[in-house]
Amino acid sequence: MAMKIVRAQEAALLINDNDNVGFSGFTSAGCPKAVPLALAERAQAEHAKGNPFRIGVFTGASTGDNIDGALVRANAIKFRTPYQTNNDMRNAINEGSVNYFDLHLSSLAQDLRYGFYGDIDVAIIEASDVTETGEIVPTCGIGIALTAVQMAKLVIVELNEWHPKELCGMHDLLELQNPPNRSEINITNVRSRIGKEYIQTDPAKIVVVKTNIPNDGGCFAPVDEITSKIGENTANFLVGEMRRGTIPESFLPIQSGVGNIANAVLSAIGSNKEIPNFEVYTEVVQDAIIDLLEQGRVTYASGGTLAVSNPYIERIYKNLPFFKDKMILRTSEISNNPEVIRRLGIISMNTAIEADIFGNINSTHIAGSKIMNGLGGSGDFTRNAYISIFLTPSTAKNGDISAFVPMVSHVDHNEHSVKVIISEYGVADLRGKSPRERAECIIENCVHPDYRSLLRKYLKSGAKGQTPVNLYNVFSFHKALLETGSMKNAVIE
Ligand code: 0RQ
Repeated sequence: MAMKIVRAQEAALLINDNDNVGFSGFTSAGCPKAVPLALAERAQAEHAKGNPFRIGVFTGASTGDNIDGALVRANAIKFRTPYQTNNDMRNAINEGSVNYFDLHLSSLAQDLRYGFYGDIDVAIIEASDVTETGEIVPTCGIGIALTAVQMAKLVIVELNEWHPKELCGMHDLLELQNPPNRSEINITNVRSRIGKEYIQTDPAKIVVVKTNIPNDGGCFAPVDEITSKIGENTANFLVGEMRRGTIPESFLPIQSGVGNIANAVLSAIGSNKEIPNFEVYTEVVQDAIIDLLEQGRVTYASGGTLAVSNPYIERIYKNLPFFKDKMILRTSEISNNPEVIRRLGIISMNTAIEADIFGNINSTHIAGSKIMNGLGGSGDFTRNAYISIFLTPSTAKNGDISAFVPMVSHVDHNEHSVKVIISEYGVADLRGKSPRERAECIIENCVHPDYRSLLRKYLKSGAKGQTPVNLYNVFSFHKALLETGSMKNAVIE
């Protein structure tokens, strides 16, 4: 190929201190692997010489350890958005050494184009193919790759031969116009295709690094008693909605969050005989969706990333024509787009860290101050879903933490957007209920028995008004946890 081919270390030398760098990928899927590692080494070498070297990191969502882990350990990150799940990154953010900005995933590409966060100097993109005319075929996760490539002065393509060139055709890539010139997004069903199969850019901007590196997709935990009960409760709730005609008999597309609970819930819905075959319009395509596609239970999946474990990605690549026929991968701007989510009538299912008895949800913070992962796509879907569902085990940490508290220590989704909450104990349907009714419903149906009387006492002690809050005791559960190690010792006065 006549295009400039360099080693990862040479590519890393093309990036400067203070640059803003946009990476492809969404979860570890689709993320470049060799250049970020070389960049971390470069940063360490610069620091050893006394030179500053820290970059701004923009991604679709979380990344592999080669980006968030290696770069943060090399003290090479000055700014990070929109989502992360890496232990070292989490610690750096919570210690204050990385400035992190938590953002709805659908917003980042447009916010970048609007110029809210400055320029993108370099885009680093994992590709399964690249042509002399500047056509880049991404791998199994896209995120902000399209916008990063368009904005960047330099595009480093990691051409990873571990991914088959035949992936071309699975992607649907369209960048939206900026207001006031934006038209409607012409997605009228899960299968709609509106864009190109590749990213087109000026080939003069591209340098190529050839690699052959496997994905680092880990496996999911086996379904346990609690996650399987949450799954069963969710499937039964959806069946009940179909029976009473609030969900059409043909069903509606499903979005499910990331992690073990989401994976277990999808399996439960898939194995419920009363739910017809269904489609998925989501951001993260996990292992369970692949099983359901193979079984014919999921008839089509639109996602932003194949965040599957390695045995699953190998299965997909072995049977690529089958999956290309049943799956589309989109940018995060489209997979999570509020306009599309509302039009298609998505049923959203995401996991909460804690909920309060009035229906506000904390998805991101432990004890109000320490970030866990981030908002991710949960807000994009929750605010615009046909029915927004939050799932959570009723307790954490051997029962010393109740997932249901008088007031959440951080608010990500508020009472106006959250329609249903489900724990292993049951379903709280919050639709059409006043705050007091919501509280009674959540305590009755979702709260662990150990915490029901405490929360009833709190509710009774609430001030007279639309929302019976007791301002003196709103954080009594959190205070008891901090002081005694268990929320069970909360004192309600
Ligand atoms: O800690 O691992 O030390 O045991 O939090 O909790 O129950 O294993 O659940 O892995 O699904 O994560 C909300 C973080 C849940 C995730 C969150 C502790 C608990 C455990 C993890 P341990 P679980 P999950 C699509 C949508 C936001 C983004 C989102 C998330 C650990 O789902 O990041 O929804 N969501 N995106 O013990 C203290 C509490 C706790 C608690 C749980 N109240 N206090 N610790 N834990 N509740 C995806 C994308 O956008 C890409």
